[in-house]
Amino acid sequence: MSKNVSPDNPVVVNKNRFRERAVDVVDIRELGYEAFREQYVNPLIPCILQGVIESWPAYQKWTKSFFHDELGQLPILYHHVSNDGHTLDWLKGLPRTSVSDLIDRLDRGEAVKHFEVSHPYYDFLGQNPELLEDLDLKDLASLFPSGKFLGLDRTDSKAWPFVPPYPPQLFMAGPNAVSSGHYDPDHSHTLHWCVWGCKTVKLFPYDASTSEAMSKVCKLNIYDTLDEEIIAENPILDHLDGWSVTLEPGQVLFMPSRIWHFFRYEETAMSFVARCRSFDDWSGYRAFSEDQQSPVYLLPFFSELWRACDRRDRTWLGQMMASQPTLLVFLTRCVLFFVRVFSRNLNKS
Ligand SMILES: O=C(O)CCC(=O)C(=O)O
Ligand SMILES: [Fe+2]
Repeated sequence: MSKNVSPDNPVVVNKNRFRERAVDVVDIRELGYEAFREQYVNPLIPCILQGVIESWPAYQKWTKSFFHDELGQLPILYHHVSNDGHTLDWLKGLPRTSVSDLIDRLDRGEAVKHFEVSHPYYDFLGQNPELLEDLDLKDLASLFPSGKFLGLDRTDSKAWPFVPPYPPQLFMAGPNAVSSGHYDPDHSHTLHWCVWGCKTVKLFPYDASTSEAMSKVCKLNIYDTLDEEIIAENPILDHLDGWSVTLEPGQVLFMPSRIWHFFRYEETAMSFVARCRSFDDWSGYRAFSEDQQSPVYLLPFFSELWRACDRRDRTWLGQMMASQPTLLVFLTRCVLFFVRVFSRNLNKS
């Protein structure tokens, strides 16, 4: 058994020989914050959390029909899905449609997704801020210990892509859609609220020694029965040991930092996802900045998205990214070099 699995939950060996168990369902009002941090956050064990969002107006109000009928005319961006069935096809750009049209097309099984990329250009809630009044993000922040980094609270996302976490995101996809397996490279702890619809997720603990092997299997649809040949080529598949859970509307899944997750939509579904930075020191920052979404990799992409935004909608940093990407990448590289060399000393100071 891997080190970070729930030891008491019965194990099922699935059709592909992965070992899977259910996640605990806990009520934070009974468990308490301290116990949640000790039993789930610190050992990096996922769970479903009750008692966090039930008092939000959005909990009752944000139904599929509310989005389809009441917000139906609002514009929303989406992606096409590539022929492999799960990666986003960037070559087809970021088209825009209305919310009701997108939901209808998802229901019809069209290969499209609304998958926010943590940028204001694609941020549906940011563009419709009255919807944010239906949420109280402080309830999510209070689940985690306080801890500032460069003056930013753990849930403060305004410095993304320089400092985690990602800003809150919406995800919408249709029946049988799968998302490529991944861990979130901002290294944050995640609260994934399945707002409406139903989706399954398989979760596996992060382990640096298997990370390379995992990144080879992440493009497979592990919900299908895999060929023996594929299993033989990817021996990691014979050692997968984690959790599987089907999320119902209203459920909030806690996904700890860097857990691998593979989602499949059982029907058209929408999730709201909020993040909390998992580190508050320079070693944690260094680990993030050396991973796949180092700011130096994201800057050119963010710069393009800022250029697509109307000039009046750009923040000052957005304007910098739009107009001076090369300079910004150079300066960021210098800072990251400094962090790499001095991260230990910075932590002591
Ligand atoms: O909902 C999905 O398909 C992906 C969600 C995800 O990757 C996340 O919550 O981090
Ligand atoms: Fe993710």
